Amino acid sequence: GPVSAAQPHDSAIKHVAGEAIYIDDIPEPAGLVHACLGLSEIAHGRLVALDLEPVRAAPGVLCVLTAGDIPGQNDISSTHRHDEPVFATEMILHHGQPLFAVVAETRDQARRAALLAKAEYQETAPLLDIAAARAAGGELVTDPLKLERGDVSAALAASPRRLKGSMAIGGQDHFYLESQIALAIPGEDEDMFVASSTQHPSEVQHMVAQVLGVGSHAVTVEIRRMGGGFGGKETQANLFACVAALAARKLRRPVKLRPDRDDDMVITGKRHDFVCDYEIGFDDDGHILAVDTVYAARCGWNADLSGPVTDRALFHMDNCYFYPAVRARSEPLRTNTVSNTAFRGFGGPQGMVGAERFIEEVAFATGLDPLEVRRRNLYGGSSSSEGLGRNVTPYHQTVEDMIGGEVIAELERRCDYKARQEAIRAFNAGSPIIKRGIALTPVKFGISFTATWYNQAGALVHVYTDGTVMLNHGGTEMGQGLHVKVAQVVGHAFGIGLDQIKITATTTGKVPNTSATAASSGSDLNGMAALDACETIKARMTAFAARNWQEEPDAIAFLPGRVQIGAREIAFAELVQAAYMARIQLSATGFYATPKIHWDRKAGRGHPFYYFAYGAAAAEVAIDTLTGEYKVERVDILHDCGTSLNPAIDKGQIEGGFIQGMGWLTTEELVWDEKGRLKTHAPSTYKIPVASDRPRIFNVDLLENAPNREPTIHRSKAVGEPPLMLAISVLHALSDAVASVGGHRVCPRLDAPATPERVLTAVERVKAEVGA
Ligand code: LUZ
Ligand code: MOS
Repeated sequence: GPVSAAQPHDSAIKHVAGEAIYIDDIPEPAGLVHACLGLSEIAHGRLVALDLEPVRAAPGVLCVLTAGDIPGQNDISSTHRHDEPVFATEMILHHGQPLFAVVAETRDQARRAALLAKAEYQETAPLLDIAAARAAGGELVTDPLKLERGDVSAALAASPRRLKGSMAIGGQDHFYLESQIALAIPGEDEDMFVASSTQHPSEVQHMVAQVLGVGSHAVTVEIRRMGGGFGGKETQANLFACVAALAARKLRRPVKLRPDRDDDMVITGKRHDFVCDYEIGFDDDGHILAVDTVYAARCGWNADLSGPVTDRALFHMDNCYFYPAVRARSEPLRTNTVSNTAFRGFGGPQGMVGAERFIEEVAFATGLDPLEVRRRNLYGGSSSSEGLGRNVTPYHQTVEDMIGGEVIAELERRCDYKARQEAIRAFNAGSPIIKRGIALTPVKFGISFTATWYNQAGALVHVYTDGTVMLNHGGTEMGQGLHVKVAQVVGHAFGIGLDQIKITATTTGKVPNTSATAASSGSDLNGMAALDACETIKARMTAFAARNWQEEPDAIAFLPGRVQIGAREIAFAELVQAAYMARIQLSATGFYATPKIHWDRKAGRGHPFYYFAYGAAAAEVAIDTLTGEYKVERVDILHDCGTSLNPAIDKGQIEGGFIQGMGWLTTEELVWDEKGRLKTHAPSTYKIPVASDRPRIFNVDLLENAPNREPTIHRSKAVGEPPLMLAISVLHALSDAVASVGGHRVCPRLDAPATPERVLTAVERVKAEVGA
């Protein structure tokens, strides 16, 4: 059947032929005009005066909008903290903060006009990074989280060995190929239609309604597909949609707002950079006995998703490892920079990078191989008596599905890890300048939104009288293949081919009150909701068929290509036609809410994740110790998708996630100057991975015969985010190569991103420490 099979992405041919319709490709409605945002030129201070006359007088300009033109609220704070205005009024909190919008006949005219504003500021020193925010008292954007299990102070005191350290973990720009964009079309009365490149149409709907001062029922938000989201369109699309709608309402004309790449990068939030401070207690055999850690994050000028992002960092500070005593605290710091936001992994990757640093520290301190230290600290333990009780997380959820150890062992075998490690050590002994390194790291990622109520989804399925099917659900397509997976589920339910199913744009008018397509949950939630709708329709058709052909209901089955009714076989379309004539309803909504999960944030206890997704990667690199430059030579991956809904799509997610994670941990570096201006606001200065950065050898396998132990949709597992963290293997392979210059005696403490500059600095530091 079409489910659990390698089906191509429904839009694959359109993607490569340039025929897929993104928002900027929608035929422009008559009378369309263009908006552009006017941005603050300082990072922190008071807006004393804003002269917009030169903007108004510019050629083609139709109107200028400021906070005073907002009929509803000047507030798009998704946390309801009222800390995110559409337009700044008095206080300016980051460089590039929108002050106004200008609308003109052409996009070029709007962009030129936006630069003509004359703003007067009273500047205050900006707090730009974690160190500065801490030095100024450490104002937080949201409540911090504390996870605690056992008596950490006592466990540290009782540990034979202890060490302290600190790690910097960099941020990341989403660099979606399609930048933010919205097209707003006013309707009758107060109605507004907005095509928005968003992962969260329902939130855009609510924000547009709030800004326009109308009910949500007056606003329809639609998205057929995004050219990438990666978390950058979970909340950050709100601004662009609201400004386009505001202008459309004012002018009663369709308005498009598409910032250019530089403005997009200057305005929108990114992955949070963190500083992780840690103290670890351990023994000479590499067993971790206690971990006490603080994860501080640069959150930017408002809360946005920084609360749940920093929470998820703590939820992954264990990765696959059991800490007998543990305390972890988050420190979500306010800074005068862009408001950092969701990014694939949502804080989890930063938490996990910390966990792998703890392992590495213990390995170098004890002289054990890092992979051996990983193994010795895995959840579960190697024998049942050892395993007893060694499976409780810092948030008091018991890990019931731990397969990390098996995944590591299987990958180790497949990629010939041990022999290659020995060959690399031998190579390094005879190679004074080029040094090779290898590392194998596991991933365990918690699946579910930690905000429990987000774990719900709806769907709408229509069966037409010719037997073709319209499929709609609350999930959004950002290239990840969600729509084809849900279509496979529907095809399997009815026994029909994908060519009989029409995938339609996500719209708030068809399925209401949806959650963001995020947290890797798109297929888990929407696949189940769509199946629920199909089951409702099938139950009605089954009851009809049983009556009509005098059969027992359980003698009726929807099989691939036909419906079995007792001894009779008829085509799906034939049954549909007969049911229609008998006045059977052939349309249904579906709904799903994830079972089992609960979370008490105040107590730091619960069962926030329905299950875990696992994986492991082995990376081999070569560094040039004179320049710090490097190459990723080979990567082997074994990743757990449960029973994959679509192995071809999942493989693409694993490859893409790995490469995106590799970019984050190696070449992607965000730089702000002392005035708080982002210097890396274009691909000329911000280096994402390109085709030539792909590992020369790149073996990606899905774990076989590993159905999800929970009854998820066809026993599959979520795949969007977990593979990003497989790239931590590259950071540790680089570290291994660096460590070789010191005979593997000192921990390189290589921070992220491990740019060539950082690698070179680490090489020199390690050499100095061993006196080489
Ligand atoms: N978004 C969110 C997420 O709102 N809550 C989450 O827990 C989450 N996790 C991953 C990605 N996005
Ligand atoms: Mo996301 S980081 O799942 O939008």
